Amino acid sequence: MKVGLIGLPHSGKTTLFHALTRGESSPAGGGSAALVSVVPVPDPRYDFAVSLFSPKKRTQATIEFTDGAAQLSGEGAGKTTQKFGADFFVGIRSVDALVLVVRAYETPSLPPPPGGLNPLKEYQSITEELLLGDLSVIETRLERIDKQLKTRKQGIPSPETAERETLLKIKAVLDDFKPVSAVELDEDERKMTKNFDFLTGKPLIAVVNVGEADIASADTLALLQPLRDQCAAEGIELIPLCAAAEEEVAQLDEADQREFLDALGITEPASARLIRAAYKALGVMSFFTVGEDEVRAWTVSSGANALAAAGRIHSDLARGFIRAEVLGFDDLITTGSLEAAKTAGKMRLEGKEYPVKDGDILNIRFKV
Ligand SMILES: Nc1nc2c(ncn2[C@@H]2O[C@H](COP(=O)(O)OP(=O)(O)O)[C@@H](O)[C@H]2O)c(=O)[nH]1
Ligand SMILES: [Mg+2]
Repeated sequence: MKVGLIGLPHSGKTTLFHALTRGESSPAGGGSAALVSVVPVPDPRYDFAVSLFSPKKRTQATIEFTDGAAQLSGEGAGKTTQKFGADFFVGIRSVDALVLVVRAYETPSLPPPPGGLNPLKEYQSITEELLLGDLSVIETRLERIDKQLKTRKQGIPSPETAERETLLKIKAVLDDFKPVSAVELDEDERKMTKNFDFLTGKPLIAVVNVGEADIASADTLALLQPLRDQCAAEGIELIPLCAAAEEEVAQLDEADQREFLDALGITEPASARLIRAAYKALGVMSFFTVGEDEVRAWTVSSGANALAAAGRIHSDLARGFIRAEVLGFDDLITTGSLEAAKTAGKMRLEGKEYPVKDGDILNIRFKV
């Protein structure tokens, strides 16, 4: 599960990346200059379970962030991707979700962009670029299909005909300046187009990078309002933060961090909210296994059933699945221990088809 940071140069991607990853990263490899880092997903439920069980081993949910996978040049944004060729976005085709960073900070060391700070314009220039990237992929593929179909005998049905129709359906939506995610595709159409890795088909979160002193000022609110309206209209989550401040907080040890956040009157850094938003945007959730040996958060796709959850832990647990013992996380909090939860009748036995809920505590009974 990989999340890619994209945006114009100087929007603050690398600064934010360091904040998210606390400075730990490694090269993405494969000849790319990109950096990747595995980032724990902050979760108060996990913290609660760890404090309750004091386990020997603890394992948090994680996601991977990557910086520098897409090299967007300032002049390029807003023009067509043809200028850069079809491989322009190759690096971000393989990510599962995108975080689009736009600039709304001023600093003496860096001139404002031409025309002044304009978060909405910056956001639109990049989303447009993604859209044009998808359009050019479709057009290239359609040309090839049309060529192939011409060499075939008339009237003989071919798989390309169905693919062509699906691509035309997607193209019509893109031509209307709406993302691939807005296209309603059935199961077959989804399978048929999965390998295109459409950029506008990926979950997207917007981050607006605001100056240290300005995060709550009236000027900033006015500057951000048009982008807020746009994101609200598109159903895109927008997270305002100050990347430079986030990076500083990330470097503090836990006690200093607490003090810093308390002084600001906030419970957590904005990057924690961003990581959680990204986790959710990936369409996944966490269930827990708990005990004195290990407290662990497991990642499964939202909507996974008990059998899939068991298989996530170990294939033996899925193969020999008998029942899942399920405890809702809130019931652990209110009862205070597994024994008390059991006595209170909060522990349920569920079968393979049980739809696991985010935060469920599972104990799989199995026999192999
Ligand atoms: N004052 C201030 N400077 C920032 C902030 N975020 C980034 N910068 C500076 O802007 C420059 C470009 O940031 P960088 O993270 O490298 O942007 P990138 O090109 O998107 O990766 C660097 O010198 C950063 O220190 C911020 O929130 N406040
Ligand atoms: Mg950078």
